[in-house]
Parts: sequence; C-alpha cells; structure tokens
Amino acid sequence: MIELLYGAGPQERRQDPAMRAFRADRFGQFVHWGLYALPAGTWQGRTIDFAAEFLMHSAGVSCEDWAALAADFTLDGFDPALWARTAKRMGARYVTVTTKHHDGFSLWPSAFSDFTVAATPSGRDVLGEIVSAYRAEGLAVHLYYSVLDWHHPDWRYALDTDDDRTAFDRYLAFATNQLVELAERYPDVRGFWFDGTWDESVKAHGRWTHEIERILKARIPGAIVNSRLRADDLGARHFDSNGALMGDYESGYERRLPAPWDRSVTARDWEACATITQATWGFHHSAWADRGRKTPAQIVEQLVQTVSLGGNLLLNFGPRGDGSLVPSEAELADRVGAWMEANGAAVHHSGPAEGWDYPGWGFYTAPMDPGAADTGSGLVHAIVTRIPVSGILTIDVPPGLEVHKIRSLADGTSVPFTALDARTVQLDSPASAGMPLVYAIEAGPAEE
Ligand code: JFZ
Repeated sequence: MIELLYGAGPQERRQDPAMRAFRADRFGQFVHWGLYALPAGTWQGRTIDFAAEFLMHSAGVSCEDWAALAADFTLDGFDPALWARTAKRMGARYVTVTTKHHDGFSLWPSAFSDFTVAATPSGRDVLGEIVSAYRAEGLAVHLYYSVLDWHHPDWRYALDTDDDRTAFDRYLAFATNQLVELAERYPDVRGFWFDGTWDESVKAHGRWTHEIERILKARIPGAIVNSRLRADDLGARHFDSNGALMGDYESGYERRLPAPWDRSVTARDWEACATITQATWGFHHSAWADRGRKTPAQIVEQLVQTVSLGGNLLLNFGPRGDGSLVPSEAELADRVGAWMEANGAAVHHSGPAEGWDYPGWGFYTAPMDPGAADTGSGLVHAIVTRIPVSGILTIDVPPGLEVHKIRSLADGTSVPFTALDARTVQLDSPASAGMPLVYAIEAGPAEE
C-alpha cells in the first residue's frame, strides 16, 4: 500500500439514495452544445472531418475569432422543454449537459468570465433554462465541466516554469470559483461530470481534484462525481496508485464497452458514454458525421450490453447551432423510446443477472432488488440482439434453477420452450423483428 493523501476514499460502493437512483436510472442523455455547434465542423469554407467541438483547435482559430461566434448564438431554435421531453420519451432518466467545453465558453452567465452566454444577443441563462426544463420532466441533471480551457490565459498543459505554476494556480482558482458558482446557482443538480483532466498540469494537481470533489459534495450533499476528474498524489488517474477507484463511478469507457463476458466490471459502478454519430460530440454538418450514425437497434444493443454488465449508458446528442435538435437524432430518440416503452423493465432498475452466463445471442438483465441477496432466482430478462442462424435459442440455466415460464415482455404472450435437460432450455428464436426482442424468463429453485 502506497500512502496517499489524495487517493480513493475509504468507502466501497455508495449506497445512499442519490447513488442508488443514479444506478437504477441506467440510461442518460449526454448533450454537447456550445458555440462549436454554429460552425459545425467548417471554418472559412474548410470542412474538417474531426470532432466538431475541437474545431477551434483543429482549424487553428484564434481566441478572438472564436469568441466572435457569440454574436451568432441567437437561440432561434432553442426549446429546452422539447429537449427534455425528447429525452424523457427516449427513456433517459437523467441528462449530462456541457456547461463549459474545451473552448471555454460558459453556458451560464458566470461572474468569473466574460466569455459566457451573457455576451450573446439574448443574454439568457441557457444552462439555467436547460436545468429547469429537465427537472420539470422529472429527469436528474449532471453538469459536464471541462477543466481543459483553450480560452483562459492562465491554462497550462504542463508546468515547466515558475510562471507556469503561478498562472496555473490562478487557473485552478478560477475553475474552483466557476464550479462553486454552478453548485450555488443550480443546487438541485445530482452530479458533476469532469473532462479535460488528462494534461500534465492537472495530473500534477491531484490535490485540487481531491479538494474540488470534497467542496462540491459539501455544497450538494450526495453529489455524484465521475472518476475522470481525479488524479492522485502521483498523477494516477481514475484509479489511484493502489488500484482503488477515485470518484463515485468509473467513466473511462468512451465510445466502447467492456466485453460482454467481462464480469469484472460488475464489481463497481461505471458509466459509458457513446455517440450516435461516428466520432463527434458537437453537431457536425458533414456526410462524414452522418456516415457512422447508429440505428435504434444498435443503440438498444449497446444499452442492454451495458446494463447486463452493471453500467449506465450516456448517449450523446449534439443540437444544432440554433438550438434545434438534429431531426435524425430526435427520430432515433423516438424509436428507442418506443422500444423502451414496451421493454424498459429490462433496463431501468435492472442489472447483471447473477449466474446467467453471456449467451452469445444477446444479453441477460435482472431487476435490481437491493433487498434480496439471493439473486439468480425469480425474473430474468433475455434480450435477443443477434438471432442465431440455426433459428434455435439455447438458454443455459444456472445450477439449481429451473425455468417455469417464458413470455414476451412487450405483449405478455407466453413462449413455448423445451427443457432438454436440467440445465438446458431451447426455443425457436424470433425472426428478425427489427428491434431486439425481450423474453421475460421466470425461473425458480429446481425441484429435486
Ligand atoms: C473528451 C472530449 O475531448 C470530447 O470533446 C467529448 O467531450 C468527450 C465526451 O470527452 O474526449 C475524450 C476523452 C477521453 C477519451 C477520449 C476522448 N478517452 O479516455 O479515450
């Protein structure tokens, strides 16, 4: 054991109401919105097929030129109530919204910066309107904050000189001010999602990452903070130098998921974030971004794979520069929502199905019942995402259990099956239904 002042806290998994609610939610909406949605990947006629929120950097735009975009941030199509309804219909139970991305533009009228919505034509508190709209729909709100800041003169990537160190200390004081301001202005948010913490400068300030987590949790009891914030005394990130998770949940799975059979991840809380598009978080207008757009079935598959492994999925939306939703993203939300309407019981309040091994043709999830220790009996949901060519689904029943009944979750109809032996059940697989089919399997102790 290495002695650490700023390593992981003593607690194991949090079991307080906020954390339990977060865990049970399973599905969240990520929103990346800022000035970058206006140029949407093109600067002065040059389209860069790379993340739109990186355009200032990738097109080499000066701070002054980038800041001029604020004049065009007119919110003509901005309807936060519609965003919130869309997210809710999709089955998301929370939203994580960018308050300040790497370009440094603050979506709230921060007292600590001139580069905020206060300098846009409307001057409206955009973030405040978003928070209120989602809260009104009953969704929890988490605030994304990039520590990396291309706009602030005191930001440093590395600390090579005393001047760098002094400047960066000023920068961290600024970030602290902004974060405390966020906690004060929006006290009913549930958590903070940190980003832009990978540079040497931040890694050398494990103490600050530790301190800001403590400060935010003192302001907002129960606040949930992702592991990406944290570095320890030695600069180890996410997991401290002793291998313990820092923050409340692991947030390293980005545009990828743990392998379907990797049960090791069920030991902790985690959240993966995913794009609908190929590799842009902010709105990008080009065919390059559209090319990789996932279908509703792909999104559902990622979601159930995540839930089967005890994680949450944060699915990104990148509204357009005027604040309107991208039509194909709104449509995808509706189609995922239609599936969730019928099958959400396999997602919300669900987690890994203890004892049910990865079947290859899809995923098992089980209702989360924190009270019941003997999981593995009762109800299990089988989500079929990959139909076997043979047309036969084989279910390997955990030892000591037997299957009593199988029905279709969506319409309740009972599904015939054959018990080949104590451990093996077989049924005719569905024909392609377009969207994953969910079977509710009722199992109980095997009669000797
Ligand atoms: C970061 C941001 O740079 C990006 O714009 C977006 O906000 C995303 C959610 O987070 O990008 C990352 C961060 C971490 C990894 C990859 C991209 N990573 O750990 O592989």
